[in-house]
Amino acid sequence: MHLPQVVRCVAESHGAVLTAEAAELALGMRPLEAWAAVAAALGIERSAQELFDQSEPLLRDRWHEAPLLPGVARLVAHLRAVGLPMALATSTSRATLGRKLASKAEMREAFAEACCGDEVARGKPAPDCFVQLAARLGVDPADCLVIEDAPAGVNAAGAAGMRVVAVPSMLQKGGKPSAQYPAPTPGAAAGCVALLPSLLEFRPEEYGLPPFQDRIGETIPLHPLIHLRGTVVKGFGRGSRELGIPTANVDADSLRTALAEAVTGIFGGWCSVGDSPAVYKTALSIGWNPVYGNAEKTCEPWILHDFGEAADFCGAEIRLVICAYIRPEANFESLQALIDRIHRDGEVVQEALEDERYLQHAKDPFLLPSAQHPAPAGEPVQRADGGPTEAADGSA
Ligand code: ADP
Ligand code: RBF
Ligand code: MG
Repeated sequence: MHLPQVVRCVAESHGAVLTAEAAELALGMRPLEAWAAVAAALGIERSAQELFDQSEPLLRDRWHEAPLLPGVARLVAHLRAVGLPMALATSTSRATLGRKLASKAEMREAFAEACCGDEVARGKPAPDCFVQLAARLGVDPADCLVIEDAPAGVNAAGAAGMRVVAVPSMLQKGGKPSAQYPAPTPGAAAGCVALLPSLLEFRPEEYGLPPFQDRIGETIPLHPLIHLRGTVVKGFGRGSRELGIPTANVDADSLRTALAEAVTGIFGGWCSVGDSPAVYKTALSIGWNPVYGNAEKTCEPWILHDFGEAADFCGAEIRLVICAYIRPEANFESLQALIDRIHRDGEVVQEALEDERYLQHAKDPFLLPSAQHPAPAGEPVQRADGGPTEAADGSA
């Protein structure tokens, strides 16, 4: 179980159902304040300490498995390479931060300073941690740029007089960021200057920093990769019918992995289906299909192969190794514009995946049918990217 699942389970054990709104209230806050907010929002009559004591043992030994959100490792490595001083402002305690970074040397080494939740008088949304870090680095808050995923953190950094790029890691029904995020004002001297759908959309050159140079064709390589395994389910019945583009929708439960839960966008990768180990290039969307305004998140792989009219994967196992980011989900004026863009995504994937850096992933053993997998059949495959996540990992 990763963090959102643990919070959901603890809430359920007290007869409450965790809502997206309540989950977001807790985002970026110190653990006790987070639990107090969740308990108040859901009417759970337990102390924050009691709830924390219930959740912590479920998480404690698993923090090191928390995957970095897409784009975090890339951005941190890039800014480090160009010599930009970086600091980490987190609501996590010093002890938990140590656990979270235990297997992430590249993150431990990248940050000159860290300020933890148990080292300040007031947690986010108070500005304390950001003010303290600017002082320790000897820089003017006005010269700092903060990347934050939580409303509490965006407000904290703004109150410290810093510019903030908000990258929500938790979205509300329909895939919208909640109203808790301040509206961005591009070019403002302090406060929220941008609200991005993913850190993969961050362009350093817009902030006077050297641009990324890691594109492969028209894609950005993902590190870590996203591994997804699930069952093909019936979708809305419109992929083939309305768009002429069939998508083998992945069941909703299988999307509840730490990474898949935090990710939206249009991607490319390798896919295999059913009992066959044959691997195909695939273009897929993960999100809410803004053109249709879906209430629930879907993952829709369009396998770039002609299986013929009669093909039906419904109920079959589907395995995805997602390695390339293409673009954010978008709304389009017309269905034809959506169709044209998806065909273009297909071409982008066809071309980019010929690169050796992507071709190697076609041999990922994850793509073997479960029955033939090196892991014992029937046992859930627990990978690094199926572990707990806390979005504070993405805040700097
Ligand atoms: P739904 O809305 O139920 O997902 P679609 O119209 O998107 O229906 O069609 C999806 C189905 O089409 C898949 O479940 C699969 O059985 C079949 N299919 C045939 N060819 C492909 C392909 N190249 N990629 C994905 N699915 C395909
Ligand atoms: N839906 C959107 O609303 N906006 C998009 O930008 C979008 N891009 C997609 C890209 C690819 C490669 C695929 C396979 C699907 C995309 N879709 C998008 C989802 C599409 O609307 C969906 O598959 C159909 O509505 C069938 O459910
Ligand atoms: Mg479909």
